[in-house]
Amino acid sequence: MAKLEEIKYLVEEGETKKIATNVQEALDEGIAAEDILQIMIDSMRVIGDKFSTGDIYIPEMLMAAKAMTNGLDVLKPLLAASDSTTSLGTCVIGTVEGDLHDIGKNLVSVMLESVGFDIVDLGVDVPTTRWIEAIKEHQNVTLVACSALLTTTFPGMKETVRAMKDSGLSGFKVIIGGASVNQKLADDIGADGYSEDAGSAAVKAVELVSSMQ
Ligand code: B1M
Repeated sequence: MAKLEEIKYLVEEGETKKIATNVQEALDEGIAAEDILQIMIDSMRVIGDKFSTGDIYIPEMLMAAKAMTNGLDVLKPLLAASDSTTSLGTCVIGTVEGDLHDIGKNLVSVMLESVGFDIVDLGVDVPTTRWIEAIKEHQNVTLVACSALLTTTFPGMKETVRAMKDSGLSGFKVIIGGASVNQKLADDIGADGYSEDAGSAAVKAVELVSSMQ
């Protein structure tokens, strides 16, 4: 598994140029896309820990994020390969206001697409009003997926979920997730579901949306 170690090293070193080639070489060697993804996620954990201990700073964190994004671009078509022929409606997804982290959100988006959702991605730092507008603008919104990585964005997440529930709009479920989010927060703020990672978000989304039909 020397290639996986190399990929881990490249992400941690923020090697944005070499990563795509190495990910492709790993796939060509027969390494599963899921294993490559996992090693990149592990690398980002290492980066987070190094940031916490003051061993690296924002620029290094940014370069690692860019390297992971470039690697993910190679994996996306494989991860998104649809195993569903049934449309589950439209999913509006984004990262809540005040939060600029988008790698996890992008992964969740890929997995939701793979199970049959049409994705409307609002990007990062999405204010409450924009979520509501998007639900009104798009046809057949059955799912709203809110991501957050910062504990400081809890109030924004709460306000967003409450605004959706109070809007009088219906026909959709709300799921939340992200490193700093948990089931308790979901219960406290009235979200319909919480998921720990991208794979389980897709499973939970199918379960929630199917229960409405
Ligand atoms: Co920031 N950052 N960051 N950061 N960053 C964290 C989150 C942190 C834990 C690092 C640390 O201190 N150890 C910490 C948060 C602490 C906290 O709030 N408790 C932190 C901080 C403090 C900050 C800044 C405040 C730093 C500063 O400026 N002083 C700043 C905030 C900027 C802002 O958002 N306003 C900041 C900035 C950045 C960068 C811009 C440099 C960069 C992000 C670039 C980008 O996203 N394009 C960055 C990065 C890269 C990280 C870490 C290192 C990695 C995040 C990541 O991409 N992981 C992160 C450390 C860590 O997470 N351990 C850290 C890989 C990704 C696949 O995992 O996003 O967790 P993740 O997604 C997972 C699950 O969480 C889940 O599924 C995904 C995969 O299975 N998931 C969902 C995510 N969304 C979901 C939604 C769902 C369901 C599941 O349903 C809807």
